[in-house]
Amino acid sequence: MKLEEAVRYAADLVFSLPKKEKIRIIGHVDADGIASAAIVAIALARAGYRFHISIKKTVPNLIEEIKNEENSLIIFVDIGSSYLKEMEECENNVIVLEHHIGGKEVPSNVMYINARLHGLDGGKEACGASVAYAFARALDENNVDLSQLAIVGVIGDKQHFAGYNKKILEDGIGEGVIEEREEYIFVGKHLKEALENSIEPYFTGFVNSTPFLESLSLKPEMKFEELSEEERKRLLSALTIKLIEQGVDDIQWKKLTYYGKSYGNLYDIASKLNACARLNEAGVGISLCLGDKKAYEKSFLLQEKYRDEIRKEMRELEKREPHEMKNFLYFYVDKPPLAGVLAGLALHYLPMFKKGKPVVALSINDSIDISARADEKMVLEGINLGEAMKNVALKLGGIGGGHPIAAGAKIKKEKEKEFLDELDKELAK
Ligand SMILES: [Mn+2]
Repeated sequence: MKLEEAVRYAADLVFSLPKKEKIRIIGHVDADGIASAAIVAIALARAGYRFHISIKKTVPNLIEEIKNEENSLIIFVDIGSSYLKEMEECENNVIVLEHHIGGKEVPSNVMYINARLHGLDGGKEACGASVAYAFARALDENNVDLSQLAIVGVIGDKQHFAGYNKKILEDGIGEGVIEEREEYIFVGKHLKEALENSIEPYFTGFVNSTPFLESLSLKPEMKFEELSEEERKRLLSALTIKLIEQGVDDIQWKKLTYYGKSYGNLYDIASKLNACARLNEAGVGISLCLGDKKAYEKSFLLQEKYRDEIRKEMRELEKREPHEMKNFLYFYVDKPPLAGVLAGLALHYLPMFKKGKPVVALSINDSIDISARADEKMVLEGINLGEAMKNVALKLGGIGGGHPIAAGAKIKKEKEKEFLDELDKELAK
């Protein structure tokens, strides 16, 4: 059965409820999860239903928290695959709209719709927001405008515009609600700000970029689009050389970008939702998706705050050598939510982390949170961080897992040394 058919059964279940009924929505705390929950909420509201959204972390007692609420229907979106069994304890009907790998046994009160069960690669071709969009279209064909939020989810989960995601993009472009533009990554910014604030790419040593710009005879306060063609070339070739010196090998100054009629730059919305999720302000992200102007301003501030935190940590990381094991590099970070993104950025942009080894970030609090990142070349050579983290964490009584290129683990505080040694062994295999 195709995904589009499966979601029709979910729509029928909704339509079996009287109008004005309140439907519970549970989403996952990341950009895709927020976009997904908003798509479901908007579609339900348009169909005449009320809704109540909560955005949740994947904690062990998730179902405990909601099973005693009085709900006529609960819709889990971008979350739920790992709680199917426990959902039996919910007294009413449950719909799960998912793309993560999940359990096999589905209780009789649960309608489990997972992109992976309908011939799609849930890691690349359909995310939570894609499945939510399919569901929204099943509720009403006219919900094509929600393709904008679906694409935000696709971007947030770093998926491809392939499979069902490609269809969504075509829907949006065909309907005139999404527009494709190829533009320079610095568009809209003053040169000084563009270079100092840039995270992808990250430029080392640009706490103050004025001397660099002046050495190129460029005025720091000029906007990128005000440059003549010759000036633009001068700037971009100097920056290319700088990144090559940093050891970066994939350098792109132009990017294919998608703009939504109601939301503007969809990459920017995904970045805002991500910041909201990371800073525990998912509610602001939901309001942003629902079109609240004030939420847009708030999310802008959260985005700035999040980016400031990342840059601050990166400026520190630039200064010191990482610790080195035989098969990986590691460093410590105070803020667990930043560990993954910092490990990734360090691996790509910091010369001292360019040793052809995966980068691991450890965050020590009551327990130790670990994030690890590799690059595509390492994965091709056989590195699988997801497997390694899972095996090592299990051995030490913790939990771990993820993808070959990006993975995480959580272990007890006193197991640090053991973890480092075991991971070194595991990655030598
Ligand atoms: Mn997702």
